[in-house]
Amino acid sequence: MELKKVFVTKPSLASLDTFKEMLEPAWESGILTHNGPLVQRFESELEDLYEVDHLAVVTNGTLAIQLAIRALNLKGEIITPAFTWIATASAIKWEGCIPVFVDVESDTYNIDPNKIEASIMKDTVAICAVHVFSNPCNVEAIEKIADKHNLKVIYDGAHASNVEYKGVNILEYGDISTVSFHATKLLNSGEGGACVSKSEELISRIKRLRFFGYDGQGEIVDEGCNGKMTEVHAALGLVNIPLVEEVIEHRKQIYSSYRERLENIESIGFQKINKESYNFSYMPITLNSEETLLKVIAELNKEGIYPRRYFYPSLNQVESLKDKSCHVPNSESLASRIICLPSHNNVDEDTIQKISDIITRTVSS
Ligand code: T4K
Repeated sequence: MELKKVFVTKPSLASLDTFKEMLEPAWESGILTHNGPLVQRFESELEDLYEVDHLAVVTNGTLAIQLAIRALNLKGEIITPAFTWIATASAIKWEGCIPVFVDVESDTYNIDPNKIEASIMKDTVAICAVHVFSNPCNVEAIEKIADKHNLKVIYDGAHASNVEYKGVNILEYGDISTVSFHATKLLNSGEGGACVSKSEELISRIKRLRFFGYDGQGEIVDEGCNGKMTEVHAALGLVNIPLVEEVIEHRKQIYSSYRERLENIESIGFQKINKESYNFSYMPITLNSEETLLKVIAELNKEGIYPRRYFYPSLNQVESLKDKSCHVPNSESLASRIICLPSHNNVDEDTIQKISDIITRTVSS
């Protein structure tokens, strides 16, 4: 009998009929892109969902970071964690800036505010921090440092859909926050992303930048690109919005089930989180060494189970980004020992039990 494959994630999707229904007006009008009615509706529903005032959707979460950098006119060094997805650093580089890696905290996995100031040089223009696996950064400490040194702050909130922190949506923090709606994210539009800001001016600029720099009156007023979301992607995002609360609830249960089964194993570690400010879209665990991690992955793979090494490697070790001067032991250690376990609609209690049994057996062998 063929093994049922279990991947790290699977998109949460509304019914195909609901999607078709949402697309009907686009089929009738023939409007498929260029800030069409579905994109405008997606933006407005996202503003309601996140309770934010100004938001612009774009083609993906990587471009959202690039547009944030461009909208803030940043040129120079940008401080960012070494423990993140490659997109955070590559977006910085694509905008002609230099990523300067700072270590993360070993428990929250987020950039360590205590280590930021030592990396601030005369060319430092911003901090681009990441809410890793949706866990809010220490935004107060980061803001204090940024104010003191006159730096801009971008939060890469690719994972951080629907996270409230001290009564405010986490995407409200910083000069600009970004989010991803990639197929693997809590709320997905297939591909997609957004920039959020308290500044109406910055979001208006991002809307111009995503549309070749046109101002809406036919004048080219900025150096833009094509970052427009299509009506098809917006329609998918729109039909998936109503699922979000249910998805979070389910993933929270999955999280608790894994923890119950694994937390008594001394060599397994968990991210330090506050359950009230977390969306449970990822299920990261750490092992005691890379050797054990590779064994665990091999044993799971034998059973058709595919966890993912988010994030590996530590970005200072990526050839194109190699930074020998930075000292990021926590990031390097985490990247070598962390895996995200399957967490999505098709993960039931039996699957969690099976995965936990394999891990328990392997780490104690
Ligand atoms: N900043 C951070 C901190 C990020 O984590 C990311 C993206 C970004 C910025 C940039 O946002 P985007 O530009 O991507 O919007 C995934 C995603 O591609 C990426 O979005 C995500 N972070 C990263 C953490 O993970 P992979 O290489 O693991 O994806 P993949 O294709 O192996 O998918 C994982 C599993 O999901 C598959 O085994 C099966 C399932 N899957 C995947 C896709 C694409 C599906 O069931 N359906 C699908 O369509 O990168």
